[in-house]
Amino acid sequence: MFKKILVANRGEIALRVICACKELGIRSVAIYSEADRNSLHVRFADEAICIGPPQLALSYLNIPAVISAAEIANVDAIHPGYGLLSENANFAEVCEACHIKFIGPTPDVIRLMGEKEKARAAMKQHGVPILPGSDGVVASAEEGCEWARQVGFPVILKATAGGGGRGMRIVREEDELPALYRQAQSEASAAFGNGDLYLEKYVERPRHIEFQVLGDEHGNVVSLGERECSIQRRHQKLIEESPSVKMTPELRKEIGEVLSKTLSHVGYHNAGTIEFLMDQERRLYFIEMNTRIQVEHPVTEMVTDVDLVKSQIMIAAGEKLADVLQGPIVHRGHAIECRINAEHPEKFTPSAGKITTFNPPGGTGVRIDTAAYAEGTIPPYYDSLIAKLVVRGKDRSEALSRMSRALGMFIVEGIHTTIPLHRRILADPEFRAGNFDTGFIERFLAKKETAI
Ligand code: MV4
Repeated sequence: MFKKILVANRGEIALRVICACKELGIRSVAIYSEADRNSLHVRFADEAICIGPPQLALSYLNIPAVISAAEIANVDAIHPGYGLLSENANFAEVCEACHIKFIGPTPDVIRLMGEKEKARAAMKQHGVPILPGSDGVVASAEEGCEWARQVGFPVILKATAGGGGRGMRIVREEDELPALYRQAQSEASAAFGNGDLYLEKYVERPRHIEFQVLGDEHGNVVSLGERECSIQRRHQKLIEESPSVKMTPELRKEIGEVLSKTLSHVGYHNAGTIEFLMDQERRLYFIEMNTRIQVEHPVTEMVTDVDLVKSQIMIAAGEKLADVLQGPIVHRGHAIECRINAEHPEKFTPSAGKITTFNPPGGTGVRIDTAAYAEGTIPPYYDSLIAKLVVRGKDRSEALSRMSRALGMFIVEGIHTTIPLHRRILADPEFRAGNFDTGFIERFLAKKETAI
């Protein structure tokens, strides 16, 4: 097993990884920017190294600075958390070259899943359901028109290098395609340095459902079931839950089995998330794979009792999945997560500054992942996520009640947060009934405005 791990992240996820290290008896090393000197990840790690000024490019994204810290601290491995360098194949390669274990899949697999139309082809090859789409890059608007005419409108243009909605355009009629093709291409070039596009049949009002997997370095891959992530705004998730109200045991088993087989063929190891769209007939279609631990992983931990971060570390140390899991995956009860962001709850503008009061709720079935504390400061340079409030209950009804009471007891003063927004969503009859899709928040916010 590793003796020492460098945590190449900040905030709640850095703390989450440090917790896993402590429980495994592994020393942890925090890295921090000058803006994070007083952060809890610095306080709770066994060692901490300042790697630069506040700007991301000069600190947490600065590969030479991160590697230098790892060399100085003499660590065996680096855990990248989510975001930042977590899906950077070059970083994983540099770690390998420096004989530091990158806690994640191989650089080749990170690259494969990062090229969306290649990931699609790999999934299709092994029987994972995908949407009708162009096989590979669409070289011109004319080629796109020809393909779309055959499949039928609406279609969606997506950037090969994309993800998170950038470089995407919905095309409802043939006339619009040439202009939207050019827009998507220039947006993708500017954002990713790669303007390649592909096409898919567009799904109206889909749900976003993702599967959690774990793979070891011996060819074993297991599915830990799904998370329902449709409650999002501008591609930022707000609420996640497991199980999805639309999932059946049969569908979960079918998708889980085909994913295990496929990812075993691909040589996938580490935790991973496979994103699907679900249409109104409950059919699932693969859209993207994320090769990192995700923000919402606690939802799966709550219903399976598997510690995903400890599993990542044990797998990277070469352990077999059977020894990591010690038994079959069993799903029990229902879990819900609300992402608490330092943002104005209606305007969604960032709200940095000093937290004056911080009173997180506790009690039965409540878990909070956070690095925030009273008198602490939220710097303006980074992601606005400050806490994840996660609850479990014996069923969805109990989880909803528990979340409502916990949100009512969560007091944060000094900055704006999304807590009031979550209280309102939890009171919405459609949300409570499980009647929603990826358009829910937009309709919800419009509805409230007209009601005032
Ligand atoms: C789609 C789609 C409908 N049809 N693909 C948005 C982000 C990227 N990960 C994929 N996305 C979508 N792809 C087809 N063929 C609708 C979306 C989409 C969406 C997906 C998941 C969660 C929220 C979303 C919000 C708007 C659009």
